[in-house]
Amino acid sequence: MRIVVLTGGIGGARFLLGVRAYAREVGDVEVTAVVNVGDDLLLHGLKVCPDLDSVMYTLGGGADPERGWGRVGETWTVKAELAAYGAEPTWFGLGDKDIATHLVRTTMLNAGYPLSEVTAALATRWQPGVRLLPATDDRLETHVVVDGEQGQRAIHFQEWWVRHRADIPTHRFVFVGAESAKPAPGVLEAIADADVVLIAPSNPVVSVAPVLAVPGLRDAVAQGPAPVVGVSPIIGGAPVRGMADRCLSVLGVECSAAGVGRLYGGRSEGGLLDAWLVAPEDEGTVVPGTTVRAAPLRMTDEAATAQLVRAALELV
Ligand code: GDP
Ligand code: FO1
Ligand code: CA
Repeated sequence: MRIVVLTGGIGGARFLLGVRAYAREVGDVEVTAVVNVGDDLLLHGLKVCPDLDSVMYTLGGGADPERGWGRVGETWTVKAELAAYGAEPTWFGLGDKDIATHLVRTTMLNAGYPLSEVTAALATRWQPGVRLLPATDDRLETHVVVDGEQGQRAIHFQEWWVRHRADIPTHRFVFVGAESAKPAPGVLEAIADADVVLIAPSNPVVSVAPVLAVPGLRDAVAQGPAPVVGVSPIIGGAPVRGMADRCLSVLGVECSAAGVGRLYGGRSEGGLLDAWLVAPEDEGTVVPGTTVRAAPLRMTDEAATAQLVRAALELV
């Protein structure tokens, strides 16, 4: 069996722990994660890929479980030294261990390797047990159009998310470079060969949407042979963590399992979903053209998450 998961960082990474546990339990299951790169940034000359790293560290057992991003047992000497120089930005910090990842990645990228190959090389250390593919090897960066002193201006997603905590007047999201981006090698093939495509309970606006914005990728899912099951990141009208509510409000979409389900849309109505898994609190959710089921959606541990994955797969 072949499973493809469209994913962002922390929520997607936790979900993938459950997918991997399910795969190990039943055996002969290949899992491919197609990961958002819209959060990526160049910082102090280093290429940082937060969602790819969250997934790689989490599946590799090296993630910080409290923060969700970066390395467990991290130290911050470089960050403090940069601050002593007054180096900007001061609102975004790289940990010492994490920096090693960015150094290897940046060196390989500068040597001409595409991000997909660099990711595979980094994964040989972490052995995530899942094939990790960036949605694209091309530059695709999420920018956010906000109110500036002289009218509107666009800032990088990280400045909006980390510096402003998504809490400034916001007009829209722009996926810079999306028009000319190509799916990374293996992405379209994985979707075409999949037995099921799962949309992780990731942020629909700034994690899953930039994946789907890669030309050809959304159509490959919507028109591909594999059934598509989404898992709601919203439980009882609120994100489990993070600021998806603020992202959804920019789009004028209600922060609810129904709002996100309708944003993806039923496949028979021109959307993506054959089925939509919601939490028991959201039983009764209706998404036109989609089978909606309720199951416990809190990814408290790997066993609970594997059970959630089973519930998702039972829908198709
Ligand atoms: P990010 O890229 O690091 O922001 O992570 P993702 O986009 O992959 O996931 C963020 C989303 O995960 C948030 O909107 C959360 O609501 C959702 N999430 C986190 N934990 C859980 C959980 O236990 N259950 C569900 N259903 N969603 C969760
Ligand atoms: N999030 C923060 O809130 N503050 C940080 O200083 C920060 C640094 C950071 C470094 C590397 C990395 O991979 C992620 C980092 N994050 C940080 C998390 C990240 O900005 C966001 O949570 C995600 O991009 C949203 O998915
Ligand atoms: Ca993200």
